[in-house]
Amino acid sequence: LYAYFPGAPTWPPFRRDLKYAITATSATSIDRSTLSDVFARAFSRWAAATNLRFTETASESDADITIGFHAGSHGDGEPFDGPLGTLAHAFSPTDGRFHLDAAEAWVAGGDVSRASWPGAVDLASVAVHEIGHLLGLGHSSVPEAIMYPTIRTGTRKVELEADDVQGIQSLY
Ligand code: TQI
Ligand code: CA
Ligand code: ZN
Ligand code: ZN
Repeated sequence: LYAYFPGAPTWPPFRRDLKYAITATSATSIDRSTLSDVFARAFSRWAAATNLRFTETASESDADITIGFHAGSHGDGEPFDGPLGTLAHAFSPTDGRFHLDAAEAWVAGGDVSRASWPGAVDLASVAVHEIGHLLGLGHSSVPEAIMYPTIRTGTRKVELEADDVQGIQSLY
């Protein structure tokens, strides 16, 4: 079953059109257009299940959600830990910060199961999971759910499960 954060915070009803900015990208070698594409597809999966809309903006000051790659300590008291361990984190509504560990061997756009490196992590799968957190979902006890707290490296999981859809539809 799906879960919420304590107090079940959500984006309020008058904020259904959320803007996101991909801001800190200097710490990753993934190109900008690939990042735009991966995050747009990840947001679209949640948009399809709700009345929420997501639009990329180039202006950080306009953005409700900011996405960036960071290495080690990066100013929020939750330092990243190098390859594997913590891959990414996102804060609950309406904080909007979504950080990815720049030290991961991210696979974007390719087939992670065929990556030549054992620590390969599928960016799209992590993005869909973290957006769930940004919108107010905690962890699910259903192993097939996007919001389940573990994923095997080298796998891809991007389709919302019935449990994820029920969770997000109970919030929005
Ligand atoms: N990052 C954890 C996560 O997003 C951070 C975290 C731990 C967390 N407990 C939390 C965030 C409670 C919100 C609420 O779950 S992670 C996966 C998964 C991580 C893990 O790097 O461990 C994914 C990030 F589910 F696959 F294991 C993305 Cl998809
Ligand atoms: Ca890490
Ligand atoms: Zn952070
Ligand atoms: Zn999580």
